[in-house]
Amino acid sequence: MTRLRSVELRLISLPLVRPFRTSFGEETTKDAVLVRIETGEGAGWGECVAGPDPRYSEEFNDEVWLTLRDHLVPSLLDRDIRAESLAGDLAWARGHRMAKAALEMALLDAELQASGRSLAEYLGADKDRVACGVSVGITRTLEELLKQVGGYLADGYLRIKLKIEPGTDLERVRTVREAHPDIALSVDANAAYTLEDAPLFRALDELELLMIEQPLRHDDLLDHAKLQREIRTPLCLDESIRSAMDAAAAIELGACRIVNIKQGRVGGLLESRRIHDLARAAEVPVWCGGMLETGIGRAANLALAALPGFTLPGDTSASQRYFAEDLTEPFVLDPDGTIAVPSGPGLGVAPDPGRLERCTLRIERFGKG
Ligand code: OSB
Ligand code: MG
Repeated sequence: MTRLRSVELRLISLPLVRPFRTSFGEETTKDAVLVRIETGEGAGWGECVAGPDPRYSEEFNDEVWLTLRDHLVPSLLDRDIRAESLAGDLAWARGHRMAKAALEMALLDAELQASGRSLAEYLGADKDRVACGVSVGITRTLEELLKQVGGYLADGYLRIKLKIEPGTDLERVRTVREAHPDIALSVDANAAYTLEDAPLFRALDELELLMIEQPLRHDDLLDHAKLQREIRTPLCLDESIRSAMDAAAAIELGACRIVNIKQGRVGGLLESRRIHDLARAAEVPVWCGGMLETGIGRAANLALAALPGFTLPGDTSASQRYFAEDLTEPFVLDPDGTIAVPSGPGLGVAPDPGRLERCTLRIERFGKG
C-alpha cells in the first residue's frame, strides 16, 4: 500500500508521420491524456489510449479528463492504494476503462520502480523480444498501399494488417495478396460491416488471411459467431472484448478464434493478463493491439506482448512508424522483425522533459505534489 499524493493530467499532441485512416475516420496527430502520479514510494507515468472523438470507443480525451478530474482521482487522493486492488477501488464508477487503465499503468510504474522490477517480469513475460506487425491505414490509391506495404516488409515487419471499409476491401486485399503470396496478412474492419456482407467474407476466405479483425458491430457477439461458422478464416475480436468476462463469452460462443488484447480497452494491464490466462487455457491465441501509443503506452504494450500466450505478432510497431520524434527514447525494430522488451524498473521508459513540454496542450495538477 502506498499513499496517492498527487496526480498530474496532461493533454499532449504529437504529429503522425503519415495520416492513419480507418473505417471510422482519419487521424493526423496522436492526441492523448498522460497521467503522472506521485505516491509515498515514488512517481509513475500512464498513458490513456482514448482519442479525440468517441469513434473507436465511447471514451474520448475531454471526457477522460473530466472523469479523472471530477470522479476517479478525488476518490483516490490521499488514500492508500495498490495496483492489484485499484480496479476494485474504482468499480463504483461504471465503465471508463481507458481512464482507469491509465491510472493503473501509472501506479504499476511507480510500484515496480520502487521494487526495482520490470513490468514485463511482473506480468510474467517469458521473452525479452517480441514479434511485431504493422497496421496499414486506408490509402487513397492502390499504388500507395503497395508502396507502404513494401516499405514495412523491407523494414522487417512480420505481419501486415490492412484496414478495410465497405467499398475499399476485396480488390485491395487481393492486390496485396497477389503481390506478396506468402506473407502473414490480416484485415481489420473496425466494425464496418453486417452479416449481409457475408459474401465479401466468403471471398476474403480465399485469400489465406491470418485473421479477419472485428468485422461486425462493436457490441455484438452473436452475429460474429454466426459469421465464424460460415468461414474458415479465424475471426479476431477487438472492440467487442472489454473484459475477461467478454473474452470468456466470445470464446464459448465461437464468436472468435483469436483475441486482440489492448490494455486500455479492457481496463488495464491486470485485466489484460486475466484475458491472456483464460485464452491460453482455452488454446486461443492472443496478440497485443495498439492505439498509436507514444513510447509510454508502447512500453506497456511490449511488456504485455512478452507473455507466453501472445503467439501472434502484435500492432507493437517501432516509434518511427508513428512519430518523427517519440516522447521517450524511440523503440527500434530489429531487421528480424522484433523489438526489445523494456527491462528497466517499472515501464522502463520516461518521457523526455523537453519534448514533453513542447507537445503539451493542457496540464492540471491535483493533490500536494
Ligand atoms: O482497430 O486496432 C485498431 C489504431 C487506433 C484505433 C484502433 C485500431 C488502431 C490500429 C493501429 O489498428 C495499431 C497501432 O499501430 O497502434
Ligand atoms: Mg482493431
